[in-house]
Amino acid sequence: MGEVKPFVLGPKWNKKSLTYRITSTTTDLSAAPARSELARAFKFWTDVADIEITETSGSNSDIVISFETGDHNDGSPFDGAGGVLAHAFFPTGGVCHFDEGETWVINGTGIDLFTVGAHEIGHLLGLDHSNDRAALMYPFYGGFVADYTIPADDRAAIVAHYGARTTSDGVTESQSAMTTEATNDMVTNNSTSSASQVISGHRVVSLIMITILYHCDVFNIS
Ligand SMILES: [Ca+2]
Ligand SMILES: [Zn+2]
Ligand SMILES: [Zn+2]
Repeated sequence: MGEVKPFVLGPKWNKKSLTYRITSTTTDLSAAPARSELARAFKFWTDVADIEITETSGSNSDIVISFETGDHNDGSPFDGAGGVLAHAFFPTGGVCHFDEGETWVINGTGIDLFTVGAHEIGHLLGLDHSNDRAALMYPFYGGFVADYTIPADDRAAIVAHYGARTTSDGVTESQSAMTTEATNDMVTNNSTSSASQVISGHRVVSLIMITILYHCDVFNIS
């Protein structure tokens, strides 16, 4: 019998070394810790996959990350608190936007930047949504989870795309603080979000992605 592969692969980068640039961070957090969370989100993937991602301040980076409000001229206007959390493009689009209308947090009550970032980066690296309920790429966002480690399905997906990492760290940290980015799209349902529905100890936010060409969006369906 064949191996079950809940993950779904999209397009991939045809090179093993990428650069990213963060052009703005959220006003909800100080810039340095926000950048650190995004760097950590990149590392989530580069720890296990054979791909290097380096932060740059140059204008020609492969990936560009920013926080945007409302209609930001890419045809996918953000909707304020709740609903869509972020969105990103599959390779080689390299663009990831976070909805500044959300309350972004680090390990707290609100929308966890690392978790959404790691999900979006998965899309940036070419992973589509998974059918595995335990996967980060499953279209249901579970909110902050302490000591989160990469689920088996996500690991299998990223390794299928880029091969397994055999050396230490794929994220090169430039400047003094940590860096990294996130990708893609996540959405919360207003009622779910505000009610902070608790399931298995953490808030559950449902997500659905609509893929248009290389554009990945996530919407809440509950
Ligand atoms: Ca939103
Ligand atoms: Zn956008
Ligand atoms: Zn998604």
